[in-house]
Amino acid sequence: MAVFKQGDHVWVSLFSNKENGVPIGAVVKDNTYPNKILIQDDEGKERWIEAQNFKSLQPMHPSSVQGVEDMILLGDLNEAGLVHNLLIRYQKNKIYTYTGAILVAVNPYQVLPIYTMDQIQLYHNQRVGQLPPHVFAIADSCYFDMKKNKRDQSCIISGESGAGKTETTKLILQFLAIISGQHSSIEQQVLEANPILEAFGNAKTVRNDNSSRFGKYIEIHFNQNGVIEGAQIEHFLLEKSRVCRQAPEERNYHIFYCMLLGMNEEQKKLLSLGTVSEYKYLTMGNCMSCEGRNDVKDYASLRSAMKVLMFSDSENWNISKLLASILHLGNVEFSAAVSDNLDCSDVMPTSHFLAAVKLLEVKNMELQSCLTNHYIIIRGEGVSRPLNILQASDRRDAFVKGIYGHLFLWIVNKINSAIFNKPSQDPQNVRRSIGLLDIFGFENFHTNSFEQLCINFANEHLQQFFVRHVFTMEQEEYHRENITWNYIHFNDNRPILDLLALKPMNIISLLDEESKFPKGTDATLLQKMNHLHSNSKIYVAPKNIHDTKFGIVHFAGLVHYQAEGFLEKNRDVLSTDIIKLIYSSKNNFLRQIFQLELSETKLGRGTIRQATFPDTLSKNADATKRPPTLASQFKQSLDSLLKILKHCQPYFIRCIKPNEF
Ligand code: AOV
Ligand code: MG
Repeated sequence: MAVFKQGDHVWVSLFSNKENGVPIGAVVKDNTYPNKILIQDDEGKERWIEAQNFKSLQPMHPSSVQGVEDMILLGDLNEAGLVHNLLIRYQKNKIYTYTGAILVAVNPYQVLPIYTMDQIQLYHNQRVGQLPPHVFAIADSCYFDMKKNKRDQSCIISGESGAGKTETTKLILQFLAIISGQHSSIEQQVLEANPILEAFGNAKTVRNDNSSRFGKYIEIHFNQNGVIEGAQIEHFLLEKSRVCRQAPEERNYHIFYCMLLGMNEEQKKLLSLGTVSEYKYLTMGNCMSCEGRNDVKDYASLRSAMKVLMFSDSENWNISKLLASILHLGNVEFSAAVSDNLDCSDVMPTSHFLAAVKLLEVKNMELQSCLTNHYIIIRGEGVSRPLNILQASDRRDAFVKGIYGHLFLWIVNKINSAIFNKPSQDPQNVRRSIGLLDIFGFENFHTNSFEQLCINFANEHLQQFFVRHVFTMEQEEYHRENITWNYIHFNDNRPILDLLALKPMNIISLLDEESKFPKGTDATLLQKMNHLHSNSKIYVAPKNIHDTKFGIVHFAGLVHYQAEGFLEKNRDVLSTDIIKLIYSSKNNFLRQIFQLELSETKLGRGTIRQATFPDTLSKNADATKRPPTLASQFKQSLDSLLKILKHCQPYFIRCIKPNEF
């Protein structure tokens, strides 16, 4: 006779997923037979358990039956208990749960009525735990601690792509703006920075319709009285390749679709613009609209946000001109030619090419020449080498990525110039800050490239920061204070970071070395990685000599990376020809966005490309002094971010993306 009664809650390990071996929760439905019982599991499935399998049933602790607001109170404190607790709360639309000081947020994928003004007032000035778990409780606690402890705070928001990091960041910002504001324009400006950044830096991917394709750290500055006095946004590594290429079912940056749908006909005519379907750069993923997004409305919001952030009409127009020139350049085609036995290419004289010439305000012949020729210096002499069709298209795409990348930088800078206020020199009025970190989440696509390696590398860093803080430092403290406890073993991802960036001969240093080496190719990089890391459990070598994919076993799973294109993306240099063209342009704004780098670099901000200036053009070609590669800059900006985070009191928010069912 089975020992369980009808209505009893149990754990069943019999059907647990083989991969993770986590038991599933269930309730007993029928115990009237001696040799079998009927259960209904958490997924709603009914199953008979035969007598020989009764041992796979374990009674569930009452805390798991009811669910708890803070998971440290669970009687069954194991993975099954945690997952089950999140599930039963999620079914009741309770998306927030604490695990001690950490907030877990499960993406509801629906608008819940829990972010109203009343809720904001409710959570303000309450201690964490007095009310049901909420992101507002964390935000309030952060604010309270900043004032009480006179210490800078940070919220580290992590989770895979689509888990809800960016939405969480916006909710915290809104909360802080309302509770601390004096209803001055600065809070409004800080909030309105988001629609601008998202228009230019977010796009639809297969994981998320509004995926951040850059990382950001927003630091909100408060005066002595806790009033917002400004903010500053640091950004990390925009995915530039998306401007020229999108995977199936994905889109380019929102701004292009918004502009084409939202702009009036007269303006479009001035920019020679048509409809979305006419542009190669917008149709590659075969996905032009995005369900649930309204590009027309978003364009209107963007325009009003830009006003709030002091973008002038002429600046707006200049931005539109560059965006339009990008779309026209994408439609520029090349025809093959042969000259002196060399494969050459010619620009086809289409209306798109002429529109690009007009908008970029460059000379027709000069644009043609720099797209189809490569100028190099051999033994002190400049020579021009023709490019074939493929090389010419690559050259065009590199130019476009350069424009978009610099435009994005300029926009972030423009926003910062509106929201940043210099700290006061008054020692009585020390500024405090709350930093919100919202980066791109862990990614594993069908094809993963250099960008995914950088993104996942950043996520490894955050995971390390998290485990160090939660497990290592905590236990070190117990040790120092002579508290007896059972050492908690945890999955430390430090060895993955070692392989990627910390130990000698790490993947990023190999990539950099190969990128600086003129003869280095993606294949030689792969050879070196195989040679040095084949024995590592974290590195998965390509299957055979024709395979160009290597794998990394990340904390969040194995990802295969396509090595092709790594070196070029990492080198990220614009050819001398293009730079000369830009400097010859009559379009002041185009010249301005490329020049901006100088002042940025002087500020010593990690994320910015070193400038290449006309006076260094001749030296540039022999490559004695190369600008830092993208990977090394990214690594450096992450390092400086971690330095900032280390001196803050951190709060952790883990966003979870529920599965499709
Ligand atoms: P992410 O920032 O973590 O992904 P988002 O914050 O963009 O993810 O969330 C993805 C989508 O989930 C949003 O567009 C919303 O539709 C929905 N969502 C998330 N949180 C909430 C919430 N609290 N309430 C309602 N809907 C929500 V990525 O940027 O891809 O890593 O690079
Ligand atoms: Mg995001």
